[in-house]
Amino acid sequence: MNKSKYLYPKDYMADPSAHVFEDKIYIYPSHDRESGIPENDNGDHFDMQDYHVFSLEDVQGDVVDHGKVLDVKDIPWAGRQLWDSDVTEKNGKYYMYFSMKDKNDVFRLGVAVASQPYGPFVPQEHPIKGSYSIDPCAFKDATGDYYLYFGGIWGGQLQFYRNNKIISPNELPQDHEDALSPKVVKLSADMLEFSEEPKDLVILDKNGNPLKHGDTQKRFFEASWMHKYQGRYYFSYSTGDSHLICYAIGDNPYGPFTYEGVILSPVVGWTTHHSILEFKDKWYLFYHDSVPSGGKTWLRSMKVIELTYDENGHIMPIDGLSS
Ligand code: FUB
Repeated sequence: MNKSKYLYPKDYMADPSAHVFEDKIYIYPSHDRESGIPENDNGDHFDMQDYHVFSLEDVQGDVVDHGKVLDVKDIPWAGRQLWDSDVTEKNGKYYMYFSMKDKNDVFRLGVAVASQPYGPFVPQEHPIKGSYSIDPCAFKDATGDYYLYFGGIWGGQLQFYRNNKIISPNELPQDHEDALSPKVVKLSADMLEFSEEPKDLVILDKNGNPLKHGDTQKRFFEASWMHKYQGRYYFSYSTGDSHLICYAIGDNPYGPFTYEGVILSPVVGWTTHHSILEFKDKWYLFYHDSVPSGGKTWLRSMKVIELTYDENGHIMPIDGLSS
């Protein structure tokens, strides 16, 4: 499969988080819609209100829409904007972690629980204590520990925080200063809270120095994803305003990670967001672009393409426009 395939042409779905549960591929995307809200750097035009779940028996097979599994109206602490989510399984229960603004317009991370991978998901009364920003990625390590990776700049509000506290004035670093880091945190045994203070996931350059904020082709912006390949930890992410999906490799879930390269060059549309999955001995990149909506960046369509590695474990880059 060296050409990408649109997964669900009937509706706009973005930020696809893909996992294998019960021998099938399940996809947890954001559900884009036309809200009429003008585009701005705050991302107000991404005004999503619910989530659907999709499953596939095989990458080339039919995509089943399991319908609406969570609605903003059913979340007690809801303000607005259901952004990226992810799901993991523990002891037969499925935990959805999602980004949403609370009633004060502050992004927090929430949890909703289901007995089946296709939901419906029942939200907790409150957001996760101490959570902030967007784009949770849930990762189960071989040790049985579960981690959440999160964070996103500008509309995702990560620049408002340092050391997990709101700062004032809430400014971005200078170009020569260290880049803002995504966060990593171990989840509690019941999967509903953080078990510790979130830590910075530091991405280093080849000389062992943290990437700088001005290094826009490499530094983190949003869209965290973690996977393991041949025993090493691969952290991948979007560079936001330079529109790349990049990756960095580490030897434990907390890092540090060393920048390795680009996975996906810019696609049509401002945002780029992905997940990486192994299924039946092949690897796949799930992502989105705005080609079917004629370039409307808030109306994105989810896609999949095969991902390959070279003999040293480097990911072979994919062209976002021609693939
Ligand atoms: O879908 C809303 C936001 O756009 C996501 O949370 C970001 O990663 C970007 O894809």
